[in-house]
Amino acid sequence: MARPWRGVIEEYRDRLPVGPDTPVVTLGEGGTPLVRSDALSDETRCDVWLKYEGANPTGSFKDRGMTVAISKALEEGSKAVVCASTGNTSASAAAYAGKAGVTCAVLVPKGKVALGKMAGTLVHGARVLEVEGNFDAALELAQDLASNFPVTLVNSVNPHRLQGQKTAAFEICDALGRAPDVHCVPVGNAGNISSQWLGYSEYLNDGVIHEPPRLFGFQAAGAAPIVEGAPVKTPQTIASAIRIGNPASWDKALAAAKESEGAILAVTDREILAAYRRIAREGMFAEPASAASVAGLLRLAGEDRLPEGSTIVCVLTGHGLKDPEWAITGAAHPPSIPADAHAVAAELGL
Ligand code: AN7
Repeated sequence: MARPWRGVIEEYRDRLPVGPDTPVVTLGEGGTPLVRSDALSDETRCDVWLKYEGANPTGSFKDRGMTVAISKALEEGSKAVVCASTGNTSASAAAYAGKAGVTCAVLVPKGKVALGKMAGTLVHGARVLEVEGNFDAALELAQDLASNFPVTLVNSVNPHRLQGQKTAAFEICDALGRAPDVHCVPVGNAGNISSQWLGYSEYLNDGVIHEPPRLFGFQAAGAAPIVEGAPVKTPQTIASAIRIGNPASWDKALAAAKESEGAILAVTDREILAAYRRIAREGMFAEPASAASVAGLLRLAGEDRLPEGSTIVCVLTGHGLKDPEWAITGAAHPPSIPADAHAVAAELGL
């Protein structure tokens, strides 16, 4: 019998911190495609899968955590939520708060949020405040606000966010019938890698999987505090989603890498853009930050760190339309032609 996907809370209710009285605020998030990349599989001599999180309702993995965070906020009687964001968290918070009917305030680094993310945040009715400073300053401000005023913080320091986001690991295991050998993910504020390790660990402890994956997290080289072992004051990268100099879940991310025998590594903007274009040619349009996972995979392959035949999942964390500038920059300007089939054929060389 046909059964529509019900969103991550209903699909994984017994593994999430919800009870019968929790009002479930869902937009049908999760259930995203896991697509095999033939080209990357051939090149790496592995079995490479891309988890396309851009297919979530607001175009990023943040929706998995936000459905739980907003549902719990509502259960606890909260009337307002706040987050700091490089753009995807704010678009997600705005949408779920809108659905729940609570006020949403977002603090974003002034002038640094990609077009599609700002559009989403605004259209869902959030109160947007541009902070004179970077993401790290905005997060500090949001934490300060939530400690002193009646407003719930929905950044990934809110434990409900990590609970929701762990469902990506469940879906990957459910789809493959096992855990992958290697799991690659971009790292910004480091919530996602932490939550995915939580998900794999839970499946491992419950005997759903028998071997955990090795987790590899990738920061952008100009914003790689975990790799460098010290906060970065002015993080810089074209991957604006992960332009973060002092990640909140730093310790959890390091623990995930260590316990899983993986690593946190850096990839350059050049590698990120090359990976971005590559996966786009295979039909997967992901924003530059997302491509850090594939850039990282190619780095590992280049260094011969992937046993032949490994099953690998790269998470594509956000939709390419969020940050369309990079798709257009450098692309050839489309030629203008008369509305005539012969002219079209001549132009196309048919
Ligand atoms: C597409 O939206 O931090 O390591 O404020 O949007 O869990 O932070 C976004 C992060 C990767 C990094 N890919 O995840 C925000 C924000 C995309 C992202 C990350 C983000 P975390």
